[in-house]
This record gives sequence, C-alpha cells and structure tokens, in this order.
Amino acid sequence: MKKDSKIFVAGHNGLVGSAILRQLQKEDYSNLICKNRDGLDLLDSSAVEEFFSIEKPEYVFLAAAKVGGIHANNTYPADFIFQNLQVQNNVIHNAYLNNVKKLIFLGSSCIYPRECPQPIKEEFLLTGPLEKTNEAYAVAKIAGIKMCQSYNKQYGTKFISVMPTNLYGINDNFDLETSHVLPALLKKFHDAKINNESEVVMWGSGSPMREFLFVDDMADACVYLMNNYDEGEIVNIGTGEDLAIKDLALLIKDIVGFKGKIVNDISKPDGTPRKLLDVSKLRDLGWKHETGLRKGIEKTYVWFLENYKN
Ligand code: GFB
Repeated sequence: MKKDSKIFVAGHNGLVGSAILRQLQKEDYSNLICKNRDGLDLLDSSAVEEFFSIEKPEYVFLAAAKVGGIHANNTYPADFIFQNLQVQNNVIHNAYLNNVKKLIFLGSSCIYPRECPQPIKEEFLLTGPLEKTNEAYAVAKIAGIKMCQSYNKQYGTKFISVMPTNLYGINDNFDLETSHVLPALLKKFHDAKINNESEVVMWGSGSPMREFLFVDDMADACVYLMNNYDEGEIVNIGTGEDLAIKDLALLIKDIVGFKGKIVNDISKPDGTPRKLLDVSKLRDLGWKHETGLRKGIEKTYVWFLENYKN
C-alpha cells in the first residue's frame, strides 16, 4: 500500500476495525474510507455494489462481522451465519468486480476442529468436526476463507485470510450477555468492586484454555500482512501462549483490585477445551506481538474507566 492508496476499512466502529483504522492513521495512510451503518449497510447487496462502483477502493480490510462470546454464538446461530455470509459475500464479490488490488479477510481461531492437536497449525482446517457452541459462525468464516481462495484461483485476485486468536482491548463489547470472557470478567470485577459485592460469577468450569491477543497488536499484524504477504493460504495471528480461564479470572481480579471470591456457574457452557494457535508461520513472515497479557488488560481497564458508559 502507498501512503495515499485508497483504503476501505469495513467495520471501522468495531473492536478490530477501529484498531485497524488507528494503526493505518498511525502509519500515515491518508486516504481512508469508512462508512457508518446509516451510510452503508453491508448486508444490502445493492448498496455495497453501488458503494464499490463509486468509491473504487484499492485495498480492503474486511473487519465487519457479527461477533460475540460463547452465549451469543450459542443462542443466535441464525444471526451469526446469515449476517456473516451476507456481509462477506457482498464485500468480497464487489472487491473482485471492482479490481481491488488486495483484500484481507478476518477469520477466527474457532474455524479449526474442536479436538485439534495443539498448538493449531493452519493445515488443520477442515480435518474434523467443529465446536458446537460456535459452529454457525465458524462455518460462515470458513466459507469466507474458501471464497477468497476460490476467487484467487479463478480470477487471479489477491485476497488473503488471517485467523486471529481471541481478541480484546479498546472499543471492546462489555455487555455481559453478548461479550467475550475477557471484557465480561473485567466489567464484572469492576462492578463488584465499586458495589462492595462479595463474589463474582465465572461461567463454566474455568478449566478451558484460551489465548488472548491485544487488538492493537492484531491491527499491526493485519497492516503488516497486507504489505508483506501475498499467498492465498491462511495465516494464524496470536501470541503462542494460553492460560486457563480461572487463571485469567485471577489476573483480572488482581488488576481491578477486587477482594472477594470467584464462584462458578456450571450451567453455562465451557466451549472448546483449548484453541492455542501455532504462530510459527507468522513469526517466519517477520511479525511478533508486543503487548503481554497483563499490560494489555491494564490498558483495556484504563480505557474502560475513561470511556465506558452503561
Ligand atoms: O470468550 P468466550 O465467550 O468464547 O468464552 P469462546 C471463553 C470461556 O470463558 C468459556 C468462559 O469457557 C466461557 O464459559 N467464561 C467465564 C465466560 N466467564 C465468562 C463470562 O462472564 N462471559 C463469557 N463470555 N465467558 C468464542 C466463539 O468462543 O470465541 C466465537 O463463540 C469466537 O465464535 C470467539 O470465535 C473468539 O472462546 O468459547
């Protein structure tokens, strides 16, 4: 990308899209296009067609997606499969029709089989059954990967796909019904501390292992790969380190300064037992994350205290 290339960030208000926008601005890219949902509904095929034919972006970061934590994925699978397929079909197809030079599609570590050997290598995709709690979302994301690869094969496009691990950070979703575990626990410990409550509820057994990447690092990796990676094969983006949810809870408890106890709600699902990404391909391409988990959670908590309103 040149500094004045026309770049479209789809989903720029979300956790990932907003981080990509910050990263592009930090690196002095000056010709950025962003559209709010009122101005461009990505679910609407004709609106997306019109947008691409008028704006003619050269590069596209496809960060727009219906996302959510384990409960939201498990409860609203129709929304997750329909909205994700629709948005990615519209954007990827119109990127092809309008000669976009390169597009980056954001997948997720949940595309891999539930019982995958750990750490998960890129080639393990489609080698076994998926985790049930997020199957609909994962199927949509797998379709997006295959769509990029098929367009590359048939039409010679350069559409690349990256698989981030569990992300967190600035502009995260702190709604307890729909959020991922990290922002949920941050808010729960914070609320419990200020309300002098004696306990915080952690869903499930606490034993599942998860890997977490600070979203600004993810955005840095996306811009890096846009400039340095041209293959159709998927690339994992993560830290290569994970921890048990119960240890994550203890870490967040310590950062927030909550003194009470943690209790389990085992009526809530655990989800996949482990999904640690093998990040050796990304390391070989020359990228490594910067922000450690404690530092990233501290930054997120500072942002939460300054910005989050109920
Ligand atoms: O982050 P999370 O919602 O999603 O949950 P997944 C991770 C683990 O944390 C599960 C536990 O074992 C949850 O039971 N957990 C403990 C909690 N307390 C809480 C809490 O208060 N809220 C939440 N949300 N979880 C998602 C997928 O899976 O990961 C998506 O559903 C996507 O498709 C995303 O891939 C990255 O890591 O299980």
